[in-house]
Amino acid sequence: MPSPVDLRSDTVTKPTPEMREVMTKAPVGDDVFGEDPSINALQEKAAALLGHEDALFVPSGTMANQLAIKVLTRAGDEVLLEAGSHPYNSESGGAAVFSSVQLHVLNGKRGLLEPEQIENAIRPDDIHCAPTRAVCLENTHNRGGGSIYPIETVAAVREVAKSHGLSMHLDGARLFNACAATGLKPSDYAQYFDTVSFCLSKGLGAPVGSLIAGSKPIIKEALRWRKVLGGGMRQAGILAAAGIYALDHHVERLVEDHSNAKLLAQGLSELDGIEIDPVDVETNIVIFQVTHPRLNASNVTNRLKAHGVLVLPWTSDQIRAVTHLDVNRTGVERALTAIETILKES
Ligand code: TLP
Repeated sequence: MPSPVDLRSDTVTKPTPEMREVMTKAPVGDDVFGEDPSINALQEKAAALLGHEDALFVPSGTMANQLAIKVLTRAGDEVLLEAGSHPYNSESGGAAVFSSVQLHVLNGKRGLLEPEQIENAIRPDDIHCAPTRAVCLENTHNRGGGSIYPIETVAAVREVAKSHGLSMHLDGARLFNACAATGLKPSDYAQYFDTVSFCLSKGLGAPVGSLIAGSKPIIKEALRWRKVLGGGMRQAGILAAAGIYALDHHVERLVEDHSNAKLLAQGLSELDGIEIDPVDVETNIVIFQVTHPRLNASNVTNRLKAHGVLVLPWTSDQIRAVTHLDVNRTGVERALTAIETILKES
């Protein structure tokens, strides 16, 4: 039996032999003393890529988002986000626990908010209301099916935020996917935000790590709160070296993941019992609907597993499949054949 085609997430990628080689040779030091040369190099590289003054290496995208919310708000503030956003759905209520803020969620189209929606949601200066303090956007948007924010929309949201004195955070867990698809630079997007995070451990293929970037005072504050969370990682230069390798070698290839996702979406759209519009698949995330009368997301997922294909049931009738470094075109074809077989057998 060949190894499974793992489409559950782009977080499942394993470091390549070349990446492991670089990791073994990485110069390291105690990062809590600021002395890890590999971490310092990664932070400088990330800040430069995003066009921000400084950046901080953190263990996860979740911690990056939570630090951003912490440094941009005070207890009792309100943060505007999209209803499918990661901090609202998948960070264990962290914003309430760690920052004591209220999340005000708005329904976007495929996860994307319009500037007018944001403007209309800003609370008036009234003692009954939690003051709106920050806006958080997600690009690409995971639950939106890897959708990309048009840069003009981001610029317009910034104008709204500026005129109301709001800060902005970008959850750019998959920012490099947005850039690979649009040809824009990370800094083109990042210029509109006070803080920007991105993940090394998703499509970029590093085993661990994310970065949060911002001004020097913001990152100094984030460093303090990372320590509060126990996120000082000592000789983690081994991990940072993997991150540097990922940024140097795994960015340009993201377009391959996007064309594999398109291939998957195209194939799925031709099957009776599945619904998806391939036009909606802009990057590496494919969310499709199971419309077959005798099947649902969980039994299709279980049956795919028996065929050596792993996906995630996303809702009761939706499945998510994500392409990445460890899945090639043949893997996508295997997944399509398996789904077709299951539909025919049902
Ligand atoms: N997303 C994971 C799951 O948590 C859903 C996945 O498999 O897609 N922002 C976005 C947009 C994300 O998709 C994720 C992870 C994170 C932040 C958090 O990153 P980690 O897992 O490193 O904490």
